[in-house]
Amino acid sequence: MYAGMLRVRLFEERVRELFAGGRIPGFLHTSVGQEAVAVGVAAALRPDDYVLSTHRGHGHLVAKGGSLRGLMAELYGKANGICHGKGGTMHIADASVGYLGANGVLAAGCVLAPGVGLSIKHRKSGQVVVTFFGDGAANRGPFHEGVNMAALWKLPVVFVCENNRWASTTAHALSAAGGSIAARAAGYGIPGEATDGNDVLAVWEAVTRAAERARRGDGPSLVEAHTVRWVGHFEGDPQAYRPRTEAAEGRQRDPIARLEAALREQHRLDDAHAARIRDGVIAEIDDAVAHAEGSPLPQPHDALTDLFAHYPWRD
Ligand SMILES: Cc1ncc(C[n+]2csc(CCOP(=O)(O)OP(=O)(O)O)c2C)c(N)n1
Repeated sequence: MYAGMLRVRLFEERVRELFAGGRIPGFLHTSVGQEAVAVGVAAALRPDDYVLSTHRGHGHLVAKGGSLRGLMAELYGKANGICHGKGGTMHIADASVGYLGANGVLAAGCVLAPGVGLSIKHRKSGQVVVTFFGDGAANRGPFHEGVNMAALWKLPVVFVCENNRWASTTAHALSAAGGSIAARAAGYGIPGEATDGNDVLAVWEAVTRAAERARRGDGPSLVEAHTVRWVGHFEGDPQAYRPRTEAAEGRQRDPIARLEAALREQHRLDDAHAARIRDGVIAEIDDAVAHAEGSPLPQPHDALTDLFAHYPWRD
């Protein structure tokens, strides 16, 4: 989990630098500060479980085991990217690791998840699907539709709200009736649990409970992970809407430093071991950047491929 969070953090920080330097095109939302949610969730899942993500989804994919090379090349818009450079940051997908896609439409995953859950139920595969969404997304209709249907049909879905206190420039405190997202679960007769999203073990425990319940056939759960986004909503966000102290406060609750301190106290990590992990992660990221830089751009005719799914039964 320590190495996993470091991979997400250092990957995102590198992506921010590359974006600022003009190497990565487009528009970017990163998850710096929120690593414990992505990694705690992924640690509670089996490799064949599914994840549906958001506009802030790089960390979810890295934690689920996605290739850094494939992701970096995708962010560069290169032909070797996981979506051949056609998706980019908000439409990354990698079915080989169960990552069914980032999504630019808030709360869209909440209504896709019951569909995935229904497929799992029909196939009796014992898998689970997690859908991530933000506190802002929890105020949209699809959240309620999705939770309702998953609860009604006892589908193996875990709804994970990453509550980072802000929906873009809108404060959670000013936009969410009732305050608690976890408490909304009661309205649908399912368990709802609020957890410390800066504590990777707490997230892992909450999602493990929810995933076990889903695998038993008892239906969905809702986990609300309280976290802090250290960076702007998007890269370049002047953040005039929030006090500067908030990110500093988040840094004091740094999920990586917190786990590192616990591991050192238990004599499971020393300077040499920590340096080895960090150097390994940096080398992996350097390799991903070199791969992306050296990859070709898609060609004009590529615009006409991958438009339709391949249905074997139609051949
Ligand atoms: C349906 C829809 N409405 C509005 C937007 C514009 N938008 C993009 S991100 C965002 C805020 C999202 O906040 P939250 O769900 O809390 O996630 P966070 O950005 O904090 O991770 C908004 C309003 C959108 N992408 N989709």
